[in-house]
Amino acid sequence: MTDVDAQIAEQFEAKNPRGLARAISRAESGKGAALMHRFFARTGHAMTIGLTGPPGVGKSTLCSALVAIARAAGKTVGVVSVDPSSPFSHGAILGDRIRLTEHFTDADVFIRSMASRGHLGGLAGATGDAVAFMDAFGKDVVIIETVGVGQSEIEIAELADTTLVAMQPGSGDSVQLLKAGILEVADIFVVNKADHPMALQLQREIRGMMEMLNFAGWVPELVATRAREGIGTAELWAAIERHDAYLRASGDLVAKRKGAFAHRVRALVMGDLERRVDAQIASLLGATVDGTTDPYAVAATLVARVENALPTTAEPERVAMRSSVRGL
Ligand SMILES: Nc1nc2c(ncn2[C@@H]2O[C@H](COP(=O)(O)OP(=O)(O)OP(=O)(O)O)[C@@H](O)[C@H]2O)c(=O)[nH]1
Ligand SMILES: [Mg+2]
Repeated sequence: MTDVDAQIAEQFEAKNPRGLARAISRAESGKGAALMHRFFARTGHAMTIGLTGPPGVGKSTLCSALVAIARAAGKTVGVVSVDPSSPFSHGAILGDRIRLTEHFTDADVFIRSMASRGHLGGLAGATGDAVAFMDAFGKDVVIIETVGVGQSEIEIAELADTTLVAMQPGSGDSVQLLKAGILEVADIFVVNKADHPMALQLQREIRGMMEMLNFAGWVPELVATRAREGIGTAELWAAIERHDAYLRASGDLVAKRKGAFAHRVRALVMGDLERRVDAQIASLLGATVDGTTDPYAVAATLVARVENALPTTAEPERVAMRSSVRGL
C-alpha cells in the first residue's frame, strides 16, 4: 500500500468523510485496488438502490425525497450520481443535476457525482467501487442515480439490490421501456409527475406490459409519485422496504450480490482485456490493411495467443471471494 493509500485508509478508518471521498477518487483514477482489498470485507451492510430513468423524469427530486425519508428513520446515506454522457465529473454538475442541496449540510449524507466513462470497467467499475466504499464506510443506504441511456439501466440493475425505473407521463416512456428491455430489470416502477393528465394512462400501459411477462418470485410494484411535492414518496420507500424484505426472506439477496460481484469482476477483466486486445490489433495490422489478411485471420491469431491462458471451459476452482478479488 502506498503512502497516499495508507493516509486515506487512516482517514477512512477514522470515519472522516474526506477518506471516503479520496478512496472514490483513487478508484476513479484506476488506483483503487489496494484500498478495495483493505475494505471490501466490510461491505454487505448497505441497502443499495438503483434509480434510473430518462433525463428530466425527476430522478434527483425523487432521490432527495428518499434521502429525507431514510434520514428521518435514522439511517445514514450515500448517493452516487452517475453521468454516463460525460467522461469527466465536474463540481458544477452537483448543483445543477443532483438537486440534493437540502442535504449538503448533513454530515450523514455523502453525495458524489461521477462520470461512468473513461474508467476501467465502465459503470460497473467506477460506480461499483464508489458503492462498495460507501457501504464499507458504514452507510446504511446507498442510492445510485443514473440517466437511462441504453445500457446503463441494465448495468445499474446488476449492481443494486433494488432497481427503480422512473418514467413520466406523456413522453412515450412506456414504449421506450419495451424496446430497451428495461421492463425485466425493474423491481419497482415509478410513475413520477403524477400531477400530469396522462399519468393514469401511463400506469395502465405499464400494467398492461407487465401482464405479458411471467415473473418468477418478485412481481414489480408500481408507485405513482409527485416527487416535487413529496407525494407518494413514503409509499415508494415502503415498496423499497418490501422488496428488501423479499430479497432477504427468499435468499435472492445472496444470489443477487454474488451476481453483482461477478459482474464487477467481469467488467474489470474485460476492461483490461479490451485495452490489451486493442494494442495487439494495432501491432498486428501494421501501417496499412491490404489483401494479405482479413478480420477473421487476425482474430484467430489473437485468440490463439490467449487460448492457453484462458481455456474455453473453466476448471471448477474453489476460490474464496476475498482471494478472487485480490487475484485481480
Ligand atoms: N410537474 C412535476 N415536475 C416535477 C416532479 N418531480 C420533479 N419535477 C421537475 O422535473 C424537473 C427535472 O427534475 P430532476 O429531479 O432534476 O430530474 P432528473 O431525472 O434527475 O434529471 P437529470 O438528472 O437531468 O436526468 C425539475 O424541474 C423538477 O422540479 C413532479 O412530480 N411533477
Ligand atoms: Mg438528476
